[in-house]
Amino acid sequence: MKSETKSKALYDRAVKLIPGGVNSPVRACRSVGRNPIFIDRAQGCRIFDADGNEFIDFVGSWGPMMLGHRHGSVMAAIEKVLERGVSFGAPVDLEVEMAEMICNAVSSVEMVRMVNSGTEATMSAIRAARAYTGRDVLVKFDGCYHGHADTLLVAAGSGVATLNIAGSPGVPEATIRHTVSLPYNDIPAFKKLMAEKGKTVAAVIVEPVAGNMGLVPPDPEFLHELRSETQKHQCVLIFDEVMTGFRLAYGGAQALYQISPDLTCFGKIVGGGLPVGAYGGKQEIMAQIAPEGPVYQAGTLSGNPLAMAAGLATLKELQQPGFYESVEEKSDRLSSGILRIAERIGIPLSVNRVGSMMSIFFTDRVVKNFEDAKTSNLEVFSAYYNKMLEKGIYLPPSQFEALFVSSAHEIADIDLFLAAAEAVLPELIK
Ligand code: HOZ
Repeated sequence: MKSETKSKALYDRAVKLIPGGVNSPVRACRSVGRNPIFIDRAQGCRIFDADGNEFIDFVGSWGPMMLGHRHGSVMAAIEKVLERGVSFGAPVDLEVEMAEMICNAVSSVEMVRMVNSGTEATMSAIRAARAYTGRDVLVKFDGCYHGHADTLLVAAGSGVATLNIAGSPGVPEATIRHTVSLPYNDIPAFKKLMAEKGKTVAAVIVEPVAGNMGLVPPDPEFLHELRSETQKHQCVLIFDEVMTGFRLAYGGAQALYQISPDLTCFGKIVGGGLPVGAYGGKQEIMAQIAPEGPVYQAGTLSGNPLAMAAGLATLKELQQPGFYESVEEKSDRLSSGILRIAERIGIPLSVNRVGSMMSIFFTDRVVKNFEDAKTSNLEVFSAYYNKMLEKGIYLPPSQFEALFVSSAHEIADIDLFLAAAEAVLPELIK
């Protein structure tokens, strides 16, 4: 057994002062029946806890660490900007460079506003869409998670799914009266809703590849229907690419599936591991944002030089020839390896992967939506999580999250994961 003395002592102190001992719920590890381990430091794809235990990290800070931890270029950019200051609450050159980089990378984005988290990005994009259309109704999909803004806490994934929270107390009924949640990948349900209510819909928001009910790929036809129906009814299509942006391709999921939304939300990778978010899209929608237009949205730390420098350095690395191909090769080795082992030992599981995002669901169903994901055996997942951790593999502690492969993972690290799985999976069917 790995020692957890120091993590335990930190948790005992934390739990007295921080709700659940954590600053974001999933990391509390409650759904896998244990206390969290506290992290001391990380390097590349390795993460080290307060007790000195070493793990191969497949969480990557829930997505931002596409280059692994403490990548040389990112560290150098942070060190360089520290000589100038960390926040001025005033415009800086680096945010112009960031806006240019995002708009050049993602062709649907003509104007962009930096914020400080994915939650801020989605709530601001929705406000812009409602103002632009003069309508209120918001359509989302079950199991998609778009942050913790009131309007979006309906049938949400991520921590809401992990903790099995039906709806959050504190969210007034009136706030979610205009939110409709439909099954993901269900074209008939979406077309029916649009036929009945399309003229009242301000926006349709979707994770183009869902990562918050575990990883669930879209039926490409589903995304095409979202685009054509929103065009037909003149509502705003918002892609939440907080996780997928710059990860599945340099141009995000929209480049991969060749669909152009009206607005896109970003986060995670664009901050290189520092707190960040961004939303952008069509000029005529974004031009409504204050001070160019009347739609109010603001932030003291928005576009701060520290986050911009880390993000810019990260995005520049992603442009290296062969970057995505190399991560794809390692991710494919991981998913096909797991499937091979599972087939050999006869354990029912389903593996979903798109690029460097992946989930293993302990169910015999093909997982196409939240209902399928919820058929997973959570006890088996919990045992799997804990046994893998004991073998030095650090995974998201929830069936309803995705794991992330970074460029810092070597083939040998992938093979260490597979060796651990080879030992752990048979124990799960005993
Ligand atoms: N909601 C994030 C994952 N999709 C973060 C989870 C956490 O840090 O607890």
